[in-house]
Amino acid sequence: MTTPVLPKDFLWGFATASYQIEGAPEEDGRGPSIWDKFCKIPGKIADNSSGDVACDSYHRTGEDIALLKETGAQAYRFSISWSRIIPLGGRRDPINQAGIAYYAKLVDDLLDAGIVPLVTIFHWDLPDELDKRYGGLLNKEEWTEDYAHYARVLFEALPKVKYWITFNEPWCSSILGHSTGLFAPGHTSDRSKSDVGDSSREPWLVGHNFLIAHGKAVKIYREEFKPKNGGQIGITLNGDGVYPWDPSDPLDVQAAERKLEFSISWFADPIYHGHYPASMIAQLGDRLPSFTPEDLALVQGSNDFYGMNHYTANYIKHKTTPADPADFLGNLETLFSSKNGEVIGPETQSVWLRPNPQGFHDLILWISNRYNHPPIYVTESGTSLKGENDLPREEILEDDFRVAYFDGYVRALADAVREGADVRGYMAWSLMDNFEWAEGYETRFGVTFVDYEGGQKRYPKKSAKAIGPLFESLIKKD
Ligand code: GCO
Repeated sequence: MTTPVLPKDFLWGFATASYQIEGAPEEDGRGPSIWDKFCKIPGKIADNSSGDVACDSYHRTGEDIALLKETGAQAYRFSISWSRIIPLGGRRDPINQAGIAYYAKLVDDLLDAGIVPLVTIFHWDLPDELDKRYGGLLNKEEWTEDYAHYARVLFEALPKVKYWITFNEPWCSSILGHSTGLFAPGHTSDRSKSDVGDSSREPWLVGHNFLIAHGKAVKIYREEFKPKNGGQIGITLNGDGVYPWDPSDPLDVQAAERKLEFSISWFADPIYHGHYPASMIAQLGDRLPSFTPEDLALVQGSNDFYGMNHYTANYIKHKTTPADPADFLGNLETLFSSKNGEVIGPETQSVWLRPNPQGFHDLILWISNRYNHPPIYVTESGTSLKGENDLPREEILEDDFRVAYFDGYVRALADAVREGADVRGYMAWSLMDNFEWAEGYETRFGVTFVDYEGGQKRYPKKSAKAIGPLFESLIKKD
């Protein structure tokens, strides 16, 4: 028998992101984003696809809300397309009322359905004009001001939203967008493939700018909107669970800690402690920008809650060679197998993802301890399934592997709460199959099957029906 341990007002639901589901890139005045442009570069997306149609959610929000209702979800995390709100992106550019009306209706319809909206202000789809105009995320003065203006427009337009997420996974935009080139805008730290300045500095500049932009938006929210609307604001960070490859080797133990610092503490240490982690300063030296007193005043203390995206775990092995300037992991190797040949988790369709619920449990406690027990909302967690896309629809709908993933991860979360972590919500990724960035449509993460060839028709999988009862059994009744 499970003892209910999650607080009565625990929020559970599902997450999506604008570019991954909406489609309709040219409708009602939307401008192009860096992802629209990136998808057109041959070879960038596995199946040469794009988010041009995706799940067609721009025209099917009613269907999406019906899906949410069917699952019993209490919350829905979605992101707003900056290019629908301010098509050219900048603070002196025109605001698009049709874009605002679209999201205002979505918020109203969710609330009418009894579903709490959690809104991500930025999930990677920067208006392309800002990239062309001044180098996008690399331009501290211009971009952080434009972002702050865009955030203010949203706070003003959507007063009923009580949960705001400034950024989704700045690590991805910084590293995958400005070091490996896997994501838009596709800059790489390999100078032979990039002509953008000293590109081994780019990811750290971008990361720094994210922190400043986050701090600016939080200041605006706290000073101008929170007093009248209530509500909370935080940033969502991604990080994998870690296990030392050889637990008896102190260097592997330190490397595992360093991996967390290079992914999570890069952003969370400045926010909660007011400085970058010592391990990053030691490796990166002056590649890591320093905080001016004004920057720090914006950044330190700027989270009402910690948004946690989490999927997988790795074994971590230290390296003895000096770190390459372009190395972004902390001079270590990530592996799926341990010294004893133990595998961290079963294969999925995503090369980087091996389910390991214990890693989730341990990481929640690590975050809690390092950041003085902040309220945590898990803003994403989920899995793909090896070969799912090749199965007939009837078999896809019987996604027992995904059911087991959520069962393991949600129970691991409940254990962490039992041990003192203040976790207040869990958003499963994702409400439906969608455009999986560089992997296109070949990888499915949804609890709902989307028939891309059959007019984007939606079919709930077994996992869509399993999550509600699971939370029912774990949430306290009084
Ligand atoms: C993220 C990603 C999602 C992905 C998911 C699965 O925030 O990590 O934003 O958009 O689709 O993580 O890879």
